[in-house]
Amino acid sequence: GHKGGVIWFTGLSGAGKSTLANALARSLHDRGVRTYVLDGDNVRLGLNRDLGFSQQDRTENIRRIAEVSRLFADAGFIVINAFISPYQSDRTMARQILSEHPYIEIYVCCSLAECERRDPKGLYAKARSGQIPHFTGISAPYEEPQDAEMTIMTEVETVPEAVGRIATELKARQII
Ligand code: GGZ
Repeated sequence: GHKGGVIWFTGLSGAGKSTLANALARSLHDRGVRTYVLDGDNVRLGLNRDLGFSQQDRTENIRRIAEVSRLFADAGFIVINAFISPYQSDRTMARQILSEHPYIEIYVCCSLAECERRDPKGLYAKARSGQIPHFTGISAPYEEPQDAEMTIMTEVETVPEAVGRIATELKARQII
């Protein structure tokens, strides 16, 4: 059996956060672990639809996500979050809000050049041409994590390798 906990992926748009979050959820599900994935696709369209991408709005986005994660973790879920979460102070806030639960921050590291090359939604092209203001990496900052428990270099490591390494870490910490 396992108690609740939180895995928090941070990194640039296109770095691979959602891909890793969903692959990890599938792998944990196969081991009988109850997981819940939160990402921009399910949170920014509902709970946080009033929020944009100013620094203030991103902070409130992360705060609400951390509070919702706390409720899920209280209920015994392993919450897997995939948000850019570009500000160190916001990541520290999330960690504090979740201080009663096991918590692992994972830096999904990928060069800006590679994220722009992938550009799965065409957002970098739009940001470069000025159609999207305050775009992370282009016209808004990404503060590299200083205290992440793990780093995954998605230009080097495959998804199955990364998921295996995370699962090993979760076991070592007795989270699963
Ligand atoms: C960054 C933006 C922006 C701006 C829209 N800057 O790759 P995506 O599309 O699917 O994921 C990105 C998502 C980022 O939302 P988060 O809630 O993760 O951001 S934060 O943690 O900073 O609050 C991207 C899309 O929203 N997107 N405009 N200006 N990403």
